[in-house]
Amino acid sequence: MDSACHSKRSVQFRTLHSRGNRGPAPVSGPFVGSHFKEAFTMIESRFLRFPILVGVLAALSAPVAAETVHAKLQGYQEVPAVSSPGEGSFRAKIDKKRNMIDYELSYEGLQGTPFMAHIHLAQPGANGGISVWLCGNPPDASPPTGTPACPVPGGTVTGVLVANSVVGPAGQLIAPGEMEELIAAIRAGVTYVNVHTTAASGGVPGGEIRGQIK
Ligand SMILES: [Cu+2]
Repeated sequence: MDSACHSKRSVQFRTLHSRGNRGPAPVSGPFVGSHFKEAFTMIESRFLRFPILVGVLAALSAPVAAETVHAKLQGYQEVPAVSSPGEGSFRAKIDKKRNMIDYELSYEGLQGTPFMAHIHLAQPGANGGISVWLCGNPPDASPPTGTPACPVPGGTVTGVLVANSVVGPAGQLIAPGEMEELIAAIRAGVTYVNVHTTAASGGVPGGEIRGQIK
């Protein structure tokens, strides 16, 4: 047997053994019976309090670090309303600290062929300019580099939006790159997700289903 290994083990054993002897006070002396129980309960509750504190702190800090928003998409929310059999849902996690948005967009049952989807800036009942691309299919659309493809005829697309993803709308005072302003607009309820379908497929290029982000 390796001697170094052996000595290491015996040191470990001694350490454990001596610790056991020194142990917490309640084990020896006057701490017997109910005293021992009382001391043990005190130690136990002290250890239990710590995870509760950690949990409370985590709960308090969670809304600051990340926030989830969503939208239900349908033709009736378009301006003017569209009678589409399609429907969709959008979910996004806003990370204010990192200035990033993780999103997931799903849709199905559209009448036309989807070729692009965006987050636009406008209140319910109004149309506004494009702020970010969620998906796009060339050559019908000209999405910025790195934009994921729109699933055809339906499905789910996921992506990450960073400051560089923000393309505007400058005419509504969100300049390219102004992610903080887009996040503020999302929180204020003045953004919507719009899925566009091609005219060639019998869809609505201006948008077949839409959902205000809440
Ligand atoms: Cu759009």
